[in-house]
Amino acid sequence: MSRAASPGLRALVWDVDGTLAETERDGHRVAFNLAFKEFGLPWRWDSVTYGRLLQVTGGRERLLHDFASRPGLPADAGERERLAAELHRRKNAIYATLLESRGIALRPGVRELIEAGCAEGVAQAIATTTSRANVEALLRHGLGADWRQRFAAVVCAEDAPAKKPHPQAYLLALQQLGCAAHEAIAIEDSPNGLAAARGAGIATVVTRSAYFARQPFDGALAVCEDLCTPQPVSLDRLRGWLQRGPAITGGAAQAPARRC
Ligand code: XBP
Ligand code: MG
Repeated sequence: MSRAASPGLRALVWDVDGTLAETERDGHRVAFNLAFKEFGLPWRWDSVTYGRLLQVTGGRERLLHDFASRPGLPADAGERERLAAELHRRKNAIYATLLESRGIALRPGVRELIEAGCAEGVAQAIATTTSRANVEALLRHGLGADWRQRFAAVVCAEDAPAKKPHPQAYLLALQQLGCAAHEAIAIEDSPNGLAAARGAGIATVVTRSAYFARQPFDGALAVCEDLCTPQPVSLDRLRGWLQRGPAITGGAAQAPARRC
């Protein structure tokens, strides 16, 4: 794919956890630990451990990965699967309660960029590895009861079982948007997310989240501390980056990231 034709920006595709809000730090990790406690399990995931475990996308998959190093768990794979599924279900219920009771704020500049996209007719989609109920709980709180109207497509774990870094969620989002990869920009916070978006051929702006504050993010269109710092990431800036950005050829090209 070449960018020589100077594409316009037709769509923004948003990741959820870490990108829209610090949900990994303030929501999922907290909820996992409360679920462990309720189940009478003596484990707790501290920040360093959780940061490491984020290499595994998907909460259920993360649990199963962690089980491998826990002594005393059933050897039977089916039993482990059942325990992971029950813990994950309970974690998500606790996560929803946390969002209802105290909410998790959208990160700086997120609401503004979403509203600008709506005002200027840039289509928007969600492409996430998390479960649909978690997205609904976050955005109902962050954007209001009519949050869904802002998005032409909402692709979650239930739609895309091949989790990031697999590009499936992004490919489905493009399909539902009716948009070519070179007409879109993805907004991500993690190395797995960047790989997934690039794997779908989408130029990607990284907004660093708490757990990925120091990663290099080679191949990103730009890397920002957040969507406001040091200056707001506007649609015009995104259009400029997309026009001048590195050609992404099937996800193979590596280019040094532009700093915001
Ligand atoms: C991040 C993930 C998710 C969350 C937890 O998703 O990998 O697994 O950590 O959510 P993204 P679930 O950055 O793509 O939004 O427990 O529902 O998997
Ligand atoms: Mg993320």
